[in-house]
Amino acid sequence: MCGVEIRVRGREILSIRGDEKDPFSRGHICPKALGIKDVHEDPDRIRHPLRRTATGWKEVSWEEALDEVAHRLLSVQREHGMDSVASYFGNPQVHSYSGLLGGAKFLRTLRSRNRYSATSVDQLPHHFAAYFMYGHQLMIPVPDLDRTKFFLILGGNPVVSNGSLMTAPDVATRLKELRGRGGRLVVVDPRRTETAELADTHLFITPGTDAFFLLSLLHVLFKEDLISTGSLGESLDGLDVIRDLAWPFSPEVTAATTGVAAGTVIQLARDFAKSEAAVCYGRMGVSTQQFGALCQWLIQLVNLCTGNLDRPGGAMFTKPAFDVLNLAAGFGQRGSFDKRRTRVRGLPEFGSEFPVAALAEEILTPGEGQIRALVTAAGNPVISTPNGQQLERALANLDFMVSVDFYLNETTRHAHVILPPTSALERDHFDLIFHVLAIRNTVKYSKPLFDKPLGALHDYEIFDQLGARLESIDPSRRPKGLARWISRILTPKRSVALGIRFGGRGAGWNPLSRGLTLSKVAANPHGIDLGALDPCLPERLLTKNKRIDLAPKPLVEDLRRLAKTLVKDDTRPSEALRLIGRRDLRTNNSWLHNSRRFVKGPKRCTLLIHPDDASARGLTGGDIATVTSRSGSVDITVEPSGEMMRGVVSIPHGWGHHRPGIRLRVAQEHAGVSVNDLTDDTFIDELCGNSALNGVEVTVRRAALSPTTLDLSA
Ligand SMILES: Nc1nc2c(c(=O)[nH]1)N[C@H]1C(S)=C(S)[C@@H](COP(=O)(O)OP(=O)(O)OC[C@H]3O[C@@H](n4cnc5c(=O)[nH]c(N)nc54)[C@H](O)[C@@H]3O)O[C@H]1N2
Ligand SMILES: Nc1nc2c(c(=O)[nH]1)N[C@H]1C(S)=C(S)[C@@H](COP(=O)(O)OP(=O)(O)OC[C@H]3O[C@@H](n4cnc5c(=O)[nH]c(N)nc54)[C@H](O)[C@@H]3O)O[C@H]1N2
Ligand SMILES: [Mo]
Repeated sequence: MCGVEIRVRGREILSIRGDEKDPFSRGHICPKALGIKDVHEDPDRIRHPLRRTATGWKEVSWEEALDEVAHRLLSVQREHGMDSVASYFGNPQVHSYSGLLGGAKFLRTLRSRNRYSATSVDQLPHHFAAYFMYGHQLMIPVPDLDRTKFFLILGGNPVVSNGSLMTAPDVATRLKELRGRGGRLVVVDPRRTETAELADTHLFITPGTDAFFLLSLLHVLFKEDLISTGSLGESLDGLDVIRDLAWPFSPEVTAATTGVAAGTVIQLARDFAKSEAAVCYGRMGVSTQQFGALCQWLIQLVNLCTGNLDRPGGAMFTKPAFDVLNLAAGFGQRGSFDKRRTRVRGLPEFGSEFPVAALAEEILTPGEGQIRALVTAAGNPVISTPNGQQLERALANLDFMVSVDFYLNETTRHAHVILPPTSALERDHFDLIFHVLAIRNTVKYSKPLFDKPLGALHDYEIFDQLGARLESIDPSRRPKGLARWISRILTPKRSVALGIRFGGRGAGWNPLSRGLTLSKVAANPHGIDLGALDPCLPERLLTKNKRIDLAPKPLVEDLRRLAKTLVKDDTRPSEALRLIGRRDLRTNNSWLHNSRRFVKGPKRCTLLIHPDDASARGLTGGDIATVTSRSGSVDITVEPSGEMMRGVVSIPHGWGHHRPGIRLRVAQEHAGVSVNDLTDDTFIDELCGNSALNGVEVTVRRAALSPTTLDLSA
């Protein structure tokens, strides 16, 4: 979403800079912007379809590759049923509107209900809370960062991540501005992060215990009569229920569990409630943990109970030019929960997807309904999902696998066919999803910088061509009548044009209207600022009764599971450490490590550990430690740091490029280890099925010195 200014000569990229004229990003970019050039020019990037043969990968024509994929997928489905072909869609899919729309259409043609995505190793709990409280899985409130006076962040590190489910270019400056106008920043995190460094207050918290902390905040709000629901009060149901639920969880009761002193929680609740505009926000650290859905629900309650939902400076909703929510709701699509369950472990569906933590076992467990083939697109689940080694074993077991991706990486190396799409610079761009989650209403459309090379296909064209083949071999998959006509003429770009025209800010059919159209948006290549977020409730609610249920049943019931993990004062601290993740500025999940500028300098795939925990194990900086969990173990360089809470260790994700058979020459030299060889596919948020990537129990000891266990990468 940050504007970039790219200077070119012919097809050569001369420079990439922040676009000063972009009203939203104001010239800011992060290192990922330079990654665009590196990926585009990367000699390892796949540019032609690849087919795996007994003697290695062979380039084949698009015709041959697409024909083979369609036939193999269909024959598996004919023999074993529609659901025997599964799909996994990764994160970059959401960053390409045409890939997203094309992929969705392809999945309808594929007709398998075995759908998985990176959502369930990420933001699923946000969708869960939004669905049950506001009536749509995408109706996620965004912190009104530029106007708030009190920003309480749990488990997010926006200074590094740039803000997530809070699109906010140049977060660091915006946070400094917050403090400059007398506002307060409080960060709750088991690590003193880059964001915590900018805060007034940083509180360490024991991983996975944030729900207790949030309940205690609510307890204090009720106890001290600090509840004020503002004008929304009339639209809320269940406030009394929340009072009763929070009552047992006084700060004194939860302190031993969370590690946050009772007095601190009490003062925080008072300050938050008394601030003229405050917002509580939580991200990966409180989503990808055992109680992610509870956390996201309780965060909503803290904002609602202090009158901070839907008011300037609080948590607000966007009104994007392309209103994906209203459009989807118009078609009856609000989200869904537990319509069906996975075969092996009985994990619930959400939004027509199953939790990816179940993918490996669904492939490995024989019997009726077993997954036999897989389509991956823009994902690297071997590195990004829990218990990656088990998933690797599973992928090797498939009858057929196809990957839509331009790298031969840890996941795609298991495919039989790899279909490489164009690069980001060869396609146009419109942010379908991230405008919905931005701290201001903005809109921008970017034309492709380069024409795509002759014969190359965009993601959506690959999906279209595959879909067309499936339909022509099996005509029963063809949409009928009007639907067929619509699906033929509705290209991704036309969908955006229609979405903008009828999107609430659009011109509609009126040629004299001053409203938006795609051509007007495109005529402003730096983007258009549509203003700060406006209050919009209760009108914009997508619940059937236009009210907010503060106490949805599945969430209320899940408190029982939480209560069982309450620690009593006399419990001895366990020997085990709790593992959490981290991100840094020069990575983007698993896929920018093949660029020199992203891997040079001191090694970043290290084990951060509190100096006391290190010395208790006879470890000092630079030593190699063996970290072991239920799933596996890795050997990794030790980096003692006072940034860490005692009892907690941190390993970043996205590394582990030592696997054989990948074609990422630079990344291989800087392999690191994959933290997801330690995370556990059975350690999940049992309510919504999201993976608990944070809070995993591990032991750490000095590595037995053998050359094979040494991580020699730079
Ligand atoms: N440079 C860079 N930017 C990125 C990405 C990247 O890989 N690199 N990835 C992008 C993606 S896909 C996403 S989803 C976003 C994520 O954006 P963020 O969520 O802002 O980023 P994280 O660094 O994952 O922050 C999670 C924080 O939670 C803390 N934490 C861990 N466990 C707990 C816990 O139990 N409780 C609490 N309170 N905190 C905990 C961690 O210490 C960490 O600081 O970033 C995006 N931006
Ligand atoms: N332990 C731990 N695990 C995590 C996280 C964590 O914090 N800790 N973070 C989680 C989060 S937030 C996320 S979002 C996931 C990400 O999980 P994934 O999406 O599975 O993994 P990525 O590393 O983002 O891989 C993206 C893939 O898409 C390809 N790609 C890039 N651009 C395009 C494109 O335009 N088209 C196509 N077809 N392919 C493209 C890349 O080559 C790469 O193979 O990881 C999750 N895993
Ligand atoms: Mo993510």
